[in-house]
Amino acid sequence: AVIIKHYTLAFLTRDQNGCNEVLLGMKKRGFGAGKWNGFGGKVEPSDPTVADAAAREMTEEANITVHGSDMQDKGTLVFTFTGKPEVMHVHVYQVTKYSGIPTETEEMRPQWYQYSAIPYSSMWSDDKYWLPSLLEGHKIIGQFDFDSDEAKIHHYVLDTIEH
Ligand code: 6U4
Ligand code: NA
Ligand code: NA
Repeated sequence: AVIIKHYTLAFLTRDQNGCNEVLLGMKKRGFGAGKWNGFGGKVEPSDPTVADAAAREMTEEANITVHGSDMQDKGTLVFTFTGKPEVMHVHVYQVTKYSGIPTETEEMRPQWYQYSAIPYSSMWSDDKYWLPSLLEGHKIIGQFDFDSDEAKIHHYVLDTIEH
């Protein structure tokens, strides 16, 4: 049997003078340190909903205010690691409503990226498979099985979900 751990991963997007941009954060510590990613973390027992957990993490990590009720469900990603019983169930969101200005925190250094300039080579290696699809407006579902070193994908399945 496996142990499922629930996480959030949220992408803040904006239209900047007709150009689509997404806010990414350089993770400064912990799991995925050194990579650009969306904002998120573990769902805590104190979070009323998973969407609220996603909003809390983005607020904590980017120093902006976002609300769970504005989080758009963009699907599910499951990550496994060879030899580890823990499975990561990641709840993926997109959000466009926020207030404040993203600033660096102890966990993340935020930066806006044009969709055409997303730094896939400095992100988790699965992101290039599904993030373009999400940013085109699709909901996604996927499973990525990583080697134990958390670097190489040895198998994956991925699809979009009909609205
Ligand atoms: P603490 O204990 O507070 O440092 P917490 O912030 O709760 O941790 P964290 O940052 O370790 O949790 O959560 C991991 C984050 O990384 C979640 O947003 C999910 C995301 N993530 C994990 N594997 C990923 C992968 N393969 N591709 C991806 N995001 C991934 O794009
Ligand atoms: Na986090
Ligand atoms: Na957390």
